[in-house]
Amino acid sequence: MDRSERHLTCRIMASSGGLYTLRVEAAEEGSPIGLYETIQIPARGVFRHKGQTPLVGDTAEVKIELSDDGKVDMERGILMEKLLERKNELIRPPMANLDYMLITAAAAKPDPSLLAIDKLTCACVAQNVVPIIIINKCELAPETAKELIDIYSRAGFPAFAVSAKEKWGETELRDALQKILPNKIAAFAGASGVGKSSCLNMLFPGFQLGTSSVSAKTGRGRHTTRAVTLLPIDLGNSESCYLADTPGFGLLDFENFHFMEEDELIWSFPEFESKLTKCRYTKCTHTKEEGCAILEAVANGEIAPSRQESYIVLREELKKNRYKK
Ligand SMILES: Nc1nc2c(ncn2[C@@H]2O[C@H](COP(=O)(O)OP(=O)(O)OP(=O)(O)O)[C@@H](O)[C@H]2O)c(=O)[nH]1
Ligand SMILES: [Mg+2]
Ligand SMILES: [Zn+2]
Repeated sequence: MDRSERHLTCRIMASSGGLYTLRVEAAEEGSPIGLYETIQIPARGVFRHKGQTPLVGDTAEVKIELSDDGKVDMERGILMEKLLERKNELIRPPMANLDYMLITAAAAKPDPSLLAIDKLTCACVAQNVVPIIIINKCELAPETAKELIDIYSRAGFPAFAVSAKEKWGETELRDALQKILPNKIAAFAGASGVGKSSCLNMLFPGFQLGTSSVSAKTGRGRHTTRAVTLLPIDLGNSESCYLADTPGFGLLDFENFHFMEEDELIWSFPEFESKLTKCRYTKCTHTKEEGCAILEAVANGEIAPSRQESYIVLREELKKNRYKK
């Protein structure tokens, strides 16, 4: 073996300003850069010919070239050679290998959009990401918060009401996350200004991420977080995980990005599943048919009306999708 090289396996933690931030997860003996150290390397076009774009959450094989005196040139001597296989990749937030998405909405300021939440839960389910619903700013509109928690618990998703401002629900959410997050990757996601960074600061105060107020004029957030950043989190009991803060975004666009095929949509609504065999017609579209078990479940209060309404909207958007098979 050429002893002027050493190899690392690294997690991509962030990408901005033409630099990737990498965290070492495994280092070959004799490597001048050790386990859990963080390095920044220029984002050269190494993968461009393969059509691959490294994403935050990816693991990469990295080569370090040592000069004769055993030193490493931080500018040119560290190369990302290969990305390891991804278990999934998301368009928004742009990430790979996500296990959990902490879908965050505010009870008010900005007003919650059920369609936006439902689009995210569907995109998650289709990519094998477990959605967890967090309703923040509960002190502003406790009744709305209760309704949202009810809708999403009935849909089968873990749902938490919190207030990062008043520290409501902090212990309950942290305890739940401590159980499920060891060795996993999770990301906060949702509109600008809902309090993703504030919730992260509440739960894991070591990072002090920047936050800023929602505009009084438009009622919208100010896009304070500018890039996806993975943070290494110490969960105690020598367990750890990665948690990402991400920039706010609006409605996912099911017409112009290929999230799933139209006939896969139904499987992204977990609470519909047990009903499907009970519809009168085998080709039931669950939109208006007589004897549709899903519409009956909506009528008798088992399934939230908003979920079925979102299903109809998403179905229409997927029909118009430009990339469908
Ligand atoms: N009233 C109230 N305000 C909150 C709460 N949590 C956060 N805020 C405020 O909401 C504003 C936006 O919070 P951020 O944490 O910056 O929101 P974000 O989701 O990270 O926004 P982006 O980074 O722009 O996507 C800040 O002024 C926070 O202080 C809460 O529980 N109640
Ligand atoms: Mg933020
Ligand atoms: Zn039906």
